[in-house]
Amino acid sequence: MNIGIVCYPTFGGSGVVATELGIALSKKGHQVHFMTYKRPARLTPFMENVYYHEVSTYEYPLFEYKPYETALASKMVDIVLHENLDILHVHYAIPHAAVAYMAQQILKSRGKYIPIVTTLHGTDITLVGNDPAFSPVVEFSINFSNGVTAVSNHLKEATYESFNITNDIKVIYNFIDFERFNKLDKNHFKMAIAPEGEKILAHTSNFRKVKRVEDVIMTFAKVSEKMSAKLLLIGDGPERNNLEQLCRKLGLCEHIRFLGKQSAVEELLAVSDLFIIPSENESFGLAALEAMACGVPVISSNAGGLPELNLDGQTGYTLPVGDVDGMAKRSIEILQDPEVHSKFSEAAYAHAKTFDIHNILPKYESFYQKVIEEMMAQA
Ligand code: GMT
Repeated sequence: MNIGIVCYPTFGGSGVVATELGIALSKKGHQVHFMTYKRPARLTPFMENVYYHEVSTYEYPLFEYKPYETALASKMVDIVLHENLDILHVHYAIPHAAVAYMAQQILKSRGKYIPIVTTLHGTDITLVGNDPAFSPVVEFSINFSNGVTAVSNHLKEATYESFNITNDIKVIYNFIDFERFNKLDKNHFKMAIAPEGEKILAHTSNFRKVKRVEDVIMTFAKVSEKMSAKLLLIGDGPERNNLEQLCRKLGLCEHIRFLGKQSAVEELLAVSDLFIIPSENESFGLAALEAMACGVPVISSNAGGLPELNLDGQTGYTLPVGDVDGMAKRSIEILQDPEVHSKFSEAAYAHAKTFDIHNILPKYESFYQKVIEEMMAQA
């Protein structure tokens, strides 16, 4: 197939999923065309069957805001026609699904029928999507996509609750590439981070409020009262300053490392003993899946789709949002007994295996095929 992928090129989950999906499809022989404003973080300069089309916006004194949507729609039209694409897969409803609809209408007027698949990732529905500033457009573009997928059952249900949806939504979970994420032997690394054999707790996110990173720190503070431990905070974002202040206030700076954005996050996860993700809302939790693939048990909130990934009492524990005491108690339970830890670690790894990219990729391929056939039947 000739597949167009539109996504945000950032470190965020939706961009990562879109990029990894495109790369995996290209390895199976599909031609994949990425369209976005910057080369996606995980897309290396040359890959067979992968093409990158940068969307450039136009500087003009009249424009206070650059008309990215118009430039993206024009790019979609151009690439669909000249690369003879079979399908457009847009990740994140805002603005990609609406822009794709516009491109589809332009292409139709030129005699080219192209189906659109929209993947909902979470905040496009739960945080920003249902704001009145966007909701009519989000609802319309979900209903007029030829195929819609959501990354968890919870997100699917939340979409039906938040909008008047007349389209079917298929759940296709996030996936993981075990060639990259696995139990790497990084003992020398572990020695550098925790020279006294301290337990290593980790958290990865974009440090937005919704991630509740302060709960990670408070949980860590309580764990530290019972055992020697280190905390790795991977990523960066708007809450970073507040979090640094909190570490200072608690006198824990010596034990908490802010590592910033990391491209080889798998190497840090490989030496971690526990992953904490206490989000207020989380449609799936790709960061937790990455940890589980490295055999790291997870302490999470029970928000959103997290319980579909983190099986309570098996791969870790899920607790109510904000229940720092509970999170600390469960963390200590897992960390203090090597046998318990290894039971959770094995279960986390085994459950992560069900999200192996080799299991999930065919679901996207057959979904594309179905959507293409339906469109051909209508055209
Ligand atoms: O988690 C983020 O802040 C990034 C966000 C995004 O939209 O890029 O991630 C969302 O999509 C990921 C991939 O499908 C999911 O694994 C994350 O759970 C989801 N984030 C939220 O729902 C907060």
